[in-house]
Amino acid sequence: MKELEKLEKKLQKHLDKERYQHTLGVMYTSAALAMAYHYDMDKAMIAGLLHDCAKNVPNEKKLELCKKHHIEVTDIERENPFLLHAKVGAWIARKKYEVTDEEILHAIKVHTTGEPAMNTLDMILFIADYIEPRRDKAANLAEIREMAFQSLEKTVEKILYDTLHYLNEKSGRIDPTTEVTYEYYKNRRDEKL
Ligand code: DGI
Ligand code: FE
Ligand code: FE
Repeated sequence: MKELEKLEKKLQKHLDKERYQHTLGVMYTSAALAMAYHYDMDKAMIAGLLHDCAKNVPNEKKLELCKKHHIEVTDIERENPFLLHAKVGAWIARKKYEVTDEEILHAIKVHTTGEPAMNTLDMILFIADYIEPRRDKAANLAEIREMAFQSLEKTVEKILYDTLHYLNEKSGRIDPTTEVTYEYYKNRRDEKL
C-alpha cells in the first residue's frame, strides 16, 4: 500500500465524515497549488491530509498534551483551545503518523494563524485550507481562488485581511500572531509598490 493511503486509512478513524472530506479537499488543493508553484506534490499532499488531524481531540486533552509534552500555550490559546489543533496536530503528525519532514510539520503548526515570512509549503497549506472546494462560507471566495494561482503572498495577505475582518465582526478574540502576520504581508506588498 502506498504511504499516503496508509495515512488516509488511519486518519479516517480519527475524524468525523465532514472533517475528513474537508481534509481530502485540502490535500488535493495543496497538490494543485504545488503544481502551479513547482513545489513537491507529495509533501504538499501529506501536509494537506494531516493538517487537521488534531481537530477532534477534545480541548482538555489538547491542553493536557501540551503540558505533558512541553508545547508552549499562549494566553489566547488557553482561552480558545481550538487554536491549539494546529500545534498539537504537528505533534500528532510527528508522533502518531511518523512524519519526519520538518517542512510538513511546520506547515501544520502554523496553518491557522499563519506566521510572518512563511515558506512555500506553509503558504500552500494556509491557502488550500481556505479555498478547498467544500468551503462555502467565507467572503470573496471566487476572487481568492483565482488569486491563489497568481500570487501566494498576495493571497495570504487577502485571507488574513478577511479573517481579521470576520473575527472583528463576530467579536472573536484575535491571536496576535494573525495580526502580526497580516502586517508582515501588507508591508511586503507596500515595499514592492
Ligand atoms: O481547522 P479549519 O476550520 O479547517 O481551519 P483553520 O485551522 O484555519 O481555523 C479556521 C478558524 O480559525 C476560523 O474560524 C477563523 C479562526 N481564526 C483564525 N485566526 C484566528 C482565529 N480565531 C481566533 N479566535 N483568533 C485568531 O487569530
Ligand atoms: Fe485547521
Ligand atoms: Fe482545515
